[in-house]
Amino acid sequence: MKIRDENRAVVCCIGDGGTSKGDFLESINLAGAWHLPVVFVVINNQWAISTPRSLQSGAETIAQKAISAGLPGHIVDGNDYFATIEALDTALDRAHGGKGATVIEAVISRLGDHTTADDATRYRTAEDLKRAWEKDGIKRLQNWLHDSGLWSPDKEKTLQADCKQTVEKAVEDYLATEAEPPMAMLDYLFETLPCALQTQREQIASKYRGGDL
Ligand SMILES: Cc1ncc(C[n+]2csc(CCOP(=O)(O)OP(=O)(O)O)c2C)c(N)n1
Ligand SMILES: [Mg+2]
Repeated sequence: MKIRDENRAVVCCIGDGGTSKGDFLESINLAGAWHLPVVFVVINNQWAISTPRSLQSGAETIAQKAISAGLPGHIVDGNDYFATIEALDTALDRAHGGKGATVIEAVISRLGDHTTADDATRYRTAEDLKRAWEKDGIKRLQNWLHDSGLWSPDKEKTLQADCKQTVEKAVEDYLATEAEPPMAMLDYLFETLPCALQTQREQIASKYRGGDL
């Protein structure tokens, strides 16, 4: 975008776990060196799967990693919608104004397991999870909207029903979609398949007799 002289910016979201990887440090370094229009939003939910924040890094904050790249780093309460939007707006203005990248560390507490393959009860106390839900930023915003008369439980109910219908329709459409043949896994990788993959594709095709995979 910068090379094309486009007035655009990139918002890149990453977990706290991801910031322990070299890719993150290399990316913020390059963004600093080249004054790239990027906003790195780190969702610090205190866990990288089962590794607690305290074991992930010796840095006191994740935001301070920005200093090493010559970037501003800000910590916000990620459960505070308005504080988060303000931090994001400021960083986007900076990016659009050609002043370069920003790292925002949005501090929250994870509300569930890492994935459906994870079972956080093995390493996290029920009390910790309960406290996280009490601070849930969506609930907090909802309470504020209700208190200020901008939203209501009835409107919420209608919205939830609409969303449910949209999701169910998408699932139905997905389930009604005919499965791709196994050769398709090689069909969208290259403009022209390399010989080795071409051979594999032929082998797969010769064994494939249609129907379910
Ligand atoms: C390049 C790479 N290295 C390691 C992994 C393994 N891995 C998957 S998720 C994860 C931790 C992610 O932490 P975070 O983003 O904080 O996720 P959360 O537990 O909050 O959902 C790791 C190390 C991976 N998927 N990719
Ligand atoms: Mg995390």
